Amino acid sequence: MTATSVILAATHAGVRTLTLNRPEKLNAANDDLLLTLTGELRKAESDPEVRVVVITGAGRGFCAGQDLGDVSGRGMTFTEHLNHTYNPLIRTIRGLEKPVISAVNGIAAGAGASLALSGDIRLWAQGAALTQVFSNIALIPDSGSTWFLPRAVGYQRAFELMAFAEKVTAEDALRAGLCERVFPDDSFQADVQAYAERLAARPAHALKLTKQALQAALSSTLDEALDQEAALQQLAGDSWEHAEGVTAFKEKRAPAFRRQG
Ligand code: T3D
Repeated sequence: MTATSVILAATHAGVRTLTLNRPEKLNAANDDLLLTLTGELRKAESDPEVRVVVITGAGRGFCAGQDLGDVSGRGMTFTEHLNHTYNPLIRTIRGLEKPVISAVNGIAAGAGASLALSGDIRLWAQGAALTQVFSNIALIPDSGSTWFLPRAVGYQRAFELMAFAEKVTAEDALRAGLCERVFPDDSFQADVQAYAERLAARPAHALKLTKQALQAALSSTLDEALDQEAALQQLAGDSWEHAEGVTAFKEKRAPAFRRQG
């Protein structure tokens, strides 16, 4: 395991786990944490050993959003700060050519809620919760929350959650489509690792193209999506992964998608 003071990083079985490590503040984000996390994601992108990235939190919190003790005297406007820290982080997660799992182990508040929502897959512990806490301090939701949340719950419910900073429990999050799986608190990290290893065994090149196609489709017409699928399917169809998948099907065995580079 490599460690900085704010992000712990470890790779096991193709899964790179990045752990936000300021547990005494529920992993509230200072600039060091945000810039280091973005740097670690970029390193994971270029590391051939890494097939899946997991972002999680140390201690009882996932991330309590901006460290409110770290705001005054930072010499940047809010706009400059978002463009310097949070926005590159969220763009890096969404643009990464590998799946990113948000493993939400505890409370996710403010920009921490945005981080929880930004993963390609969101796994929650039973005791986790999300709150759009921004309005408690008279700010607006940022770091992508205005984009992520209404796409899952609709405009009016998103507005209500944002206006009252209401806590969303794991059970409600699953029902609302804010997470894909909920695991017991006691076995959460082991369950996340097992899930991530299953994902790491899937065809990496095809998943990269799938992520690209899905994201393009979110802001395209059906015609544009059909054209995009046709173009990307050629890249998938020309790959060794596709050949291996078809061969494995004919030989009635499981495909070995991790055999070659
Ligand atoms: O560029 C920009 O700056 C704009 C970007 C803004 C993005 C944002 O994220 S704005 C929203 C910032 N976050 C918050 O306002 C959340 C504040 N925290 C809370 O509301 C609560 O702590 C929670 C609901 C997250 C959890 O409540 P609870 O009761 O489980 O824990 P707690 O006792 O409040 O917190 C535990 C400790 O963490 C406590 O420290 P202490 O008293 O034990 O020494 C608390 O002060 C600390 N902590 C929690 N959140 C933050 C924090 N310290 C600094 N900043 C925080 N955000």
